[in-house]
Amino acid sequence: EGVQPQDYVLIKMEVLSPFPDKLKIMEGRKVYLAAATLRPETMYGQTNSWVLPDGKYGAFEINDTDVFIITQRAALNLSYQKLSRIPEKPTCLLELSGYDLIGLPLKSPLAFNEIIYSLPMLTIRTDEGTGIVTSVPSDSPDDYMALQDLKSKPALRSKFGVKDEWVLPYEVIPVINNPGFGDKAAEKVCADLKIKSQNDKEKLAEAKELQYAKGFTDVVMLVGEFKGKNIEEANPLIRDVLQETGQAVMYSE
Ligand code: A2H
Repeated sequence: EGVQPQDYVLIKMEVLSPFPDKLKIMEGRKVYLAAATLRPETMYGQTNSWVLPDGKYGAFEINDTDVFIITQRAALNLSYQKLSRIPEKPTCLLELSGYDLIGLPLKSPLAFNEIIYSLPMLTIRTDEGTGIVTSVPSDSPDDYMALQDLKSKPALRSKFGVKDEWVLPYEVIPVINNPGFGDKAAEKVCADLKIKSQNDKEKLAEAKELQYAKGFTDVVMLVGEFKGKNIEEANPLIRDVLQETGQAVMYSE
């Protein structure tokens, strides 16, 4: 954990009904996978959500209407930030594993893809954020490599019960132009560094540094309400829109 507080935007990715058997007792409620991101301006390019297969999650009542699927640890933190039906006391409707979440169809804010699926990522940390991550393979090297792994390895898909149609139709969507790396910066930087998989941690760290080595001011939105603005300006504007429209909440840790 860092010393600086981290301010995350929690993206409310709605679980579409009909719910699978495991989630049936929540049918009729508004249930969301709540993904922690620092990059709300990239949400147009979401292709899927990530969960840790062996991770422990729960479905927690956030207020009278909304239920968030997140880690217990995140639910406790949220309960001290006015994000629990009962203040300072998380109420868990259902305990879940990451496996239970794989394949859930989701509707996520701003995403050009109308439906995206929850898929396994093996490098998610359960001691950070909510344990749920949204995937933007155009701009995140981690997301790009994890999606590539699933696309290129049928054995990996079958190991986790991932259907082809949850993965194969989803292409990288350009959202941002980075003068050094083009419209699909994560793909470019992963290719340049010859990164082999989502587990190549050192090279992925290098990729993330390289991508923004020249700063953010010439890195520009290609789509959406703030098209043409650089991402430093667009980031808080999009964060505010998402919050004001009830599609996201702020969470700090
Ligand atoms: B970011 P920091 Cl497009 N485990 O969102 C692993 N990764 C996690 C996580 C967890 N428990 N919780 C959040 N994250 C990811 C978008 C994005 C992100 C883009 C580009 C870069 C990027 C779409 N994924 O992050 O360690 C989330 O992915 C680069 C690091 O708290 C979140 O923002 O600084 C970011 O890591 C938070 O990382």
